[in-house]
Amino acid sequence: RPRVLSGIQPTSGSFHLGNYLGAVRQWVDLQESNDAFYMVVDLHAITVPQDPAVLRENARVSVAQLLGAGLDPERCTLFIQSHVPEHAQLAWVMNCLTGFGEAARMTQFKDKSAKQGNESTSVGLFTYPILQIADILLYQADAVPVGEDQRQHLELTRDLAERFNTRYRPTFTLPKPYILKATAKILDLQDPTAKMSKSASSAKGLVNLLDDPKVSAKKFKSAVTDTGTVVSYDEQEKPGVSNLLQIHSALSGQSIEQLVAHFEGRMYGALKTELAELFAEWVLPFQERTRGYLDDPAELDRVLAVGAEKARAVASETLATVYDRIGFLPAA
Ligand code: AQP
Repeated sequence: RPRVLSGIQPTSGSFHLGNYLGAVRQWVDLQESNDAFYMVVDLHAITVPQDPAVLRENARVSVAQLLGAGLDPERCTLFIQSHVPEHAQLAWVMNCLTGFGEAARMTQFKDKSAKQGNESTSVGLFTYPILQIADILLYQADAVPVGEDQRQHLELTRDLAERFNTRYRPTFTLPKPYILKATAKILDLQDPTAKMSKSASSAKGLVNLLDDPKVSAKKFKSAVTDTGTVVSYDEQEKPGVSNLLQIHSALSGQSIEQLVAHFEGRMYGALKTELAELFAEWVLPFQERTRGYLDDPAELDRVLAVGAEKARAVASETLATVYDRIGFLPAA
């Protein structure tokens, strides 16, 4: 069975709609016919300052949401990144294989560091993509289900895997991005030229999965559209309406063409109202399931212990091979 791997940061209490539609939903589908590894990437989270108690709580809430979204620990390996020390160990090796200029070209780093300023940007944020490379290569993943914002990091992953394979000997599988076009980039409801993002979106532009659906309904209803009146799909001219149509389509399973026909003769308000209802229908049971997992911390710990053990079995084997190929003396 092909191997898939992906991760999500525990940087806020709630995932947002972009995280779910762009990534987590695919994780759930892919666990059926793949050997799937999914993790909460807490090492990545500390590239920006975190309060320890909040970080710990957010890691639990993240795992509960993944289970609430439909990940099944019987079908996939679900774990916390810091429970598998090989991630940090392989990251060091990959750091030493990456050119400084190569890393400096990563647009996510450029955007985020420009916002934070030089003095408050950590070196960890700079090498974040290299840790991500280690995350993926440790598991010899064939495919990585992510949103569009991760494409550049995956290209670097392939480059580095090839470099290692050429410099030493074929060791790593070259992973392919698994990015579904329709949901690859869910846009900010208030600024439909930018992706919905935890750190960059305004509160009104960001739909949090754990918020009261009434709060989210208000956000859908006040989503920025355009001065036209016809519900139609045009990413350039009508990015706001097109984004709402994409979200509707993803949640309802109806095609964009069907939706355009469905809303013919009706205004944007009808689309927004229906979308708010559709979202509430999906999110309420999701929240209920998530709460169920949060109410059972012993079960959550059990799932994570099993996941860490399964993950370490694979990760330690890859790291041992890498250490050997590099020329490290084996420990006696
Ligand atoms: N707007 C989005 N549309 C589609 N996919 C998205 N992803 C994130 N935003 C969108 C995908 O979600 C997965 C987890 O990403 P992450 O761990 O980087 O999560 P995040 O920090 O919550 O993502 P943000 O909001 O984008 O964070 P910041 O604001 O820090 O940049 C990934 O597969 C990602 O592609």
